[in-house]
Amino acid sequence: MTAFHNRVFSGVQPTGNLHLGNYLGAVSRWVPLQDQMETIFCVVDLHAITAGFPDPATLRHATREVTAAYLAAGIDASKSIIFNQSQVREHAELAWIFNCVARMGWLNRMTQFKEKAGKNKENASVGLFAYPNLMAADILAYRATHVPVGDDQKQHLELTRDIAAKFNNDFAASIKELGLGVPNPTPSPETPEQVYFPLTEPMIAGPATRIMSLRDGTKKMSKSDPSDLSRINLTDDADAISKKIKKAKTDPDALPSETDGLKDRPEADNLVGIYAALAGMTKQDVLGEYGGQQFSAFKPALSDLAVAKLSPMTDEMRRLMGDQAEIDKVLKDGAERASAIAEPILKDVRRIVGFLELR
Ligand code: AQP
Repeated sequence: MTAFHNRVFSGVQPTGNLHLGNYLGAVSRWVPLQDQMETIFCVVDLHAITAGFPDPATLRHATREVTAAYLAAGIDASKSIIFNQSQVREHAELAWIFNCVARMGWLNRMTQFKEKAGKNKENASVGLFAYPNLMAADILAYRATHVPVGDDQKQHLELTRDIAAKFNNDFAASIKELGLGVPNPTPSPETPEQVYFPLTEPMIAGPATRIMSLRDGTKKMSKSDPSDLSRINLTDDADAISKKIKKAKTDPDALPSETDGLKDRPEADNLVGIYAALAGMTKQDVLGEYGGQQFSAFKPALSDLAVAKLSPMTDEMRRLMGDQAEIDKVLKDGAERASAIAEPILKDVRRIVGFLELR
């Protein structure tokens, strides 16, 4: 190999219904990438057990539902690899090696762990703490070069780069001796000439990198928020979508005509961002149309747009969920194709680290 092969990896946890944030921040942005690079999309079920084991039947259902959402959103199983993480053993194996590469201090800085563990840190699972190492393994088991995600994953992607860089440095001699490296695309006096893992590029862009809760514009829209009114689920029907947008928290002022006027107005900023992302416009374009209008006029327009965009997807998800065999076939085929990439990479990694292989 003379250079890293451009390859996209991303995933969503099957921890509940997918919401508008997952769709706009991640899945919808994956669709055009399918025609630009090799794409791998994973349903990350090993991550779904880090905050407590869900009921097994619920986990199986959610795994199929996330797969149905991928397909309904336009991920094409003939172009992309779609699979569930637990079926490719290399993720867990590489995560263990990365547990020994990453430093406690690095993980102690992860804000998502602090938020999810809350005050009861001592009672959080070790898996929740080591979650970012598994995420690094998910990406690097494919030597993926690009990862499209929402803004909340930025810190985890920086950690992935740190892990890749430390592995490349620590094992520079072994990588060179075995002839398994790629010329370092960003050479410097401190880094080796040959590296094994790429420093993955985060792809975080557009008007919807962080969709906020409909009830509180300072909190991220999230599957685990106890209030269902805080999010639009991809399984919501038109009535539910309209009701949630109608009840969405706002301030009493009219919409501004310039994006500067959205500063310090988190709820207004969020609704304008959602409109922009759904319509494929910029926030400034949306304000060009709605600036000066009250939320009583803007909310019905947003509601109509959301229903028009999401309903066909919801219908397709429902159809797919009625055909479990079709979903399982996609996942099985995807797992085989994913394994075919990850197995030789882990074989290399075992050799680089020095594990004695006798078969
Ligand atoms: N609110 C959001 N706005 C934009 N993007 C978002 N993502 C999540 N929430 C938003 C992006 O969706 C992808 C999958 O996320 P995940 O399911 O793996 O985990 P998460 O980020 O922890 O999502 P949730 O909804 O908050 O789940 P819970 O409540 O289970 O923790 C990622 O690309 C993420 O950036």
